[in-house]
Amino acid sequence: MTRTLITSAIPYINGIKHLGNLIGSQLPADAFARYKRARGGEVMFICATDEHGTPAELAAAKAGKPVAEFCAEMWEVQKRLSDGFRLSFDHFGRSSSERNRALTQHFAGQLADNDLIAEVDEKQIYSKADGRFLPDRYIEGTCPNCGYEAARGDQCENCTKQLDPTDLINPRSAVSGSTDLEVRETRHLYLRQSKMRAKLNDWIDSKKDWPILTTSIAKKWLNDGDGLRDRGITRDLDWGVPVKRGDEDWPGMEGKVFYVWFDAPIEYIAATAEWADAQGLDDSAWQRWWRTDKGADDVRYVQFMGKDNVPFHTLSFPATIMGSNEPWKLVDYIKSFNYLNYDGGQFSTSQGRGVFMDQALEILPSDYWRWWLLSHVPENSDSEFTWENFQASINKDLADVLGNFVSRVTKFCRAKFGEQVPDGGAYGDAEAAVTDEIATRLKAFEGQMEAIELRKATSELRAIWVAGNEYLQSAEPWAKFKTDPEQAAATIRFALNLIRLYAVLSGPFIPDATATILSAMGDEGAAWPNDLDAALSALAPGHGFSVPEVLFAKITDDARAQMEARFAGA
Ligand code: B3M
Ligand code: ZN
Repeated sequence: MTRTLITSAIPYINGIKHLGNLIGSQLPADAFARYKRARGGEVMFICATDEHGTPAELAAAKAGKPVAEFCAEMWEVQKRLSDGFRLSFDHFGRSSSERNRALTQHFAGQLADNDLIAEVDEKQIYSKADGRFLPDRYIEGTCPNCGYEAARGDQCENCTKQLDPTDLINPRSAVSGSTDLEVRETRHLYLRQSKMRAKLNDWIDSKKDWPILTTSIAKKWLNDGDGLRDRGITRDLDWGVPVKRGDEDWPGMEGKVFYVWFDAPIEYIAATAEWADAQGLDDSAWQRWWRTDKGADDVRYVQFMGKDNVPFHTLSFPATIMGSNEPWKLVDYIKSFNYLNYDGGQFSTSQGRGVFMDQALEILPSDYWRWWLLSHVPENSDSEFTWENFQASINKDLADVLGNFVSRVTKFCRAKFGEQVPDGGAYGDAEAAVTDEIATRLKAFEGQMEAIELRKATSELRAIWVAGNEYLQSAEPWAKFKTDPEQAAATIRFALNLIRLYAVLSGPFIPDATATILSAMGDEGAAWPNDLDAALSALAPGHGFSVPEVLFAKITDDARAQMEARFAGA
């Protein structure tokens, strides 16, 4: 049995994520992790907050808090929300951890030893009033293109033109407003990833099974010449991992930190070490996931991320790993996603447009969101959230198809046979026919889950729910009860077993409903139906159950209209 290491791209610390962020990485990763666990596999599922860099500094400044304090608070917030969405991370780490600091410095040392680091002198803008170098987006001024007065050093928000800070007219510090700026020379470390072009190319070519979205982005960056040019991996900032060469000071690099994209992916490893620390385990516990010399040879490593993160995971992070010349585990499969749009436009954090994770949980339970998002995951193209579509999916799939099946069967049984599974004798042709159909669909579903084709998998699951409804519709136990109560009892026994089956299969998507149903069925530990016939007889005559509370309430037109208005944005 192979083990599965699963990482989700780690969300920036600077604010609460919207549903587009959630479905772009963490949520599909969770569905896959839950599936692999349900199949009995050993899983390590890792995520963390991405805490360094300019965005964190800027957000902390805006909140009027020291950056370390801001990050600690926002980690709590993000952790609470990921728990709210039932994201089943084995560990939710922090890229500002001691573990990540040490590992990042270690990798830099290895790269330097292997002649993959260059020291480059470059010119950057220094603010005397602030006593610091200013990164591009800390410099504001008038756009030379459109005259917008609050253009940033990297880009004009008004006309979208990409800028260099030196292009700005009347440049000033975004930190203090000071115009006392000058160009100073500063030394930085560059990762010589261009030296690894052939190796990276061969490695990507060997990944025949990767999604086209992943390989096409990787190849484009690899081949367009600019994509693999050597890149600066250090910054003149206070907040970040201090630049060191392993444990040693790095002459000339005093007061500098590593670039956020250098240390962020290393946090996947570091967070696994944080997990071991939190469990009171020693280093071998995390190394068996990450070091091929320490047992990680039987690990399959799968990464989840939005398409904008693909270049970093197919080129720069592998360059770091390969360049270390140490036996670290490389990713085996990269599942990447397109974007989810919001109601005719884009989700926008700055404009507050769309639904954010905290707001979503205030309105409706997480299963509702999980189901809609996972059944509309932007796998093959961008997809769009509309309130109408959300309402229709919830009402139809969850309330009418699944919820109604559970409620009808359990209530009917309680009324006619009491709260135990009735007998009624052997199953007949109708049960055999629907079992056949479900067997075929189950096989397809398992294949889609293994392949992480989540859209197909959710629609297959829905079809499995529908098959039960159709069976019940034609078996008509409520009518049969008057003429042939034995037959009605057998139908209900079969239907109660279908409910149990549905709960197990639905676990990766709607885990709360799964737990509620299995607890009502008196079978919390129900396992995956490796033997479908056995699974459909698991609840034997006489087994007690209870009628669960309403699983899914329908969304009314009024409620929909209210939510739509509330989230229209500024
Ligand atoms: N924080 C970008 C993002 O949240 C970045 C991902 C890092 S993955 C190592 O989309
Ligand atoms: Zn402009």
